[in-house]
Amino acid sequence: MPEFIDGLSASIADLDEDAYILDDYEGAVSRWCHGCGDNAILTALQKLCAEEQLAPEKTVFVSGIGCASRLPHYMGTYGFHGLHGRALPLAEGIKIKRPDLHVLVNTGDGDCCSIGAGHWIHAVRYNMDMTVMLHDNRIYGLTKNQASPTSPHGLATSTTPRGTVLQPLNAVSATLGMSNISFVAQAVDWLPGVLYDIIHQAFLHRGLSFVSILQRCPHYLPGHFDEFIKNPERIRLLSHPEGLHPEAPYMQRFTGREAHDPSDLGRARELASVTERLAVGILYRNDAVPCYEDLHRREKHLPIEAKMAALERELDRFTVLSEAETVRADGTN
Ligand SMILES: Cc1ncc(C[n+]2csc(CCOP(=O)(O)OP(=O)(O)O)c2C)c(N)n1
Ligand code: SF4
Ligand SMILES: [Mg+2]
Repeated sequence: MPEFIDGLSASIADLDEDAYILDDYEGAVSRWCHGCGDNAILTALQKLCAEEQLAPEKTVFVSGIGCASRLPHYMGTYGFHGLHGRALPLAEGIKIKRPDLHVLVNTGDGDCCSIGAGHWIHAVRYNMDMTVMLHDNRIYGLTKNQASPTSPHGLATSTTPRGTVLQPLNAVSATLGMSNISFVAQAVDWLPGVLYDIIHQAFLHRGLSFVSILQRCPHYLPGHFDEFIKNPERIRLLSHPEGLHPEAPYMQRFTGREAHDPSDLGRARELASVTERLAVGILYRNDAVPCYEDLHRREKHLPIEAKMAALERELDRFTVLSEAETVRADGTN
C-alpha cells in the first residue's frame, strides 16, 4: 500500500522540489486577443524555460513597445518592457553588464524593422549571446492597424486606406544580408512543434540568434496567413542534422520538406527570397562568429597599468605643444 501525505501518494511527494515546473514561468494573465499568435510564442518560451531549467532570477525577457512587447509581463522571470524600437540596445546593455543572464528579446515588426531598424543591423553585427524573436504579424497591432514595413503590397490599413503602395520588407532576407550573422531562422506560430524546436535551437546557439516568426493577428488581419495554414504545400520545412531534425515527428506530415545545410549562406538567401513557398526552419548558422561580450571582456581584463599607459598614449596624441615643448619632446635640443 502506498503511503499518503495530505492525500498525495508518497511517489508524488517525492518529486524533486528544486526542479522548476511550467507554473514557475507564468506571469500575469495575458491581455492578448483570443487566437493571437503571440500566445503560441509565449507557450513555447515557457516550455523552453522549463525544459532548460532556467532559473527565473537569471533569465530576462526584453521588449520594446507593441502587443508582442507585452510578453515579459506574462513570464514569471525578470523582464524589461522598454521603449518603442529600443529592445535590442536594452538587451545589449543588460548582456554586457550581466553576461551570466539568459537574455531573450521579443520585438514586433514595427518595433524591430521600422523605428528600431538601425539597432537591428548593429545588434546582429555585435552578435551578443541572446535569442531575438521577431513577432511578424505584418501590422502595427497595439496602435490599431497601421501599415508596418512588412505589410504586403496593397494591404488596406488605417494609414493606407487605399492599400500600401510599397513592396514589403523581407525581414529574413534583410538579416541574411547583414554583417556578422550567426543564426537566422524562420518559424510560424501555427506549427507549435516546429516553433518550439526552432526557438530551442536558437536558445542553445551561442551568439545572436534571430528568429522571425509569422504571427497571426486575428483582430486586424483575420485569415491573413490562411493560404499557408490551409495549404501545407506552401511551406518548405527545412531539415538537416545541423537544423531541424529530419526524424522529428512533424516532418512526416509535410510533403514540402527540403534538406538544407544551414552553413550554405547562398542557398539560405535563395530560400528566404521565395515568399510564395515559405521556408521554415534554420536557414543559416555559424557557431564560429565571436560574441562581442567576449571580445569586450578581453579588453576589460587588461591590467590597470596597461590601461593607464594606453590612455596616456592616446591623450598625448592630441596634446598641442608649444614650439619649445615640441623641440624638447623631439629630443632635438
Ligand atoms: C517613439 C514612439 N513612437 C511611436 C510609438 C507608438 N507605437 C507604439 S507600438 C507601435 C507599433 C507596434 O507595432 P509592432 O511593433 O509591429 O507590434 P505589434 O503591436 O504589432 O505586436 C507604435 C507605432 C511609441 N510608443 N513610441
Ligand atoms: S491586436 Fe493583433 S497582435 Fe495585438 S493582441 Fe490582438 S490579435 Fe494579437
Ligand atoms: Mg506588428
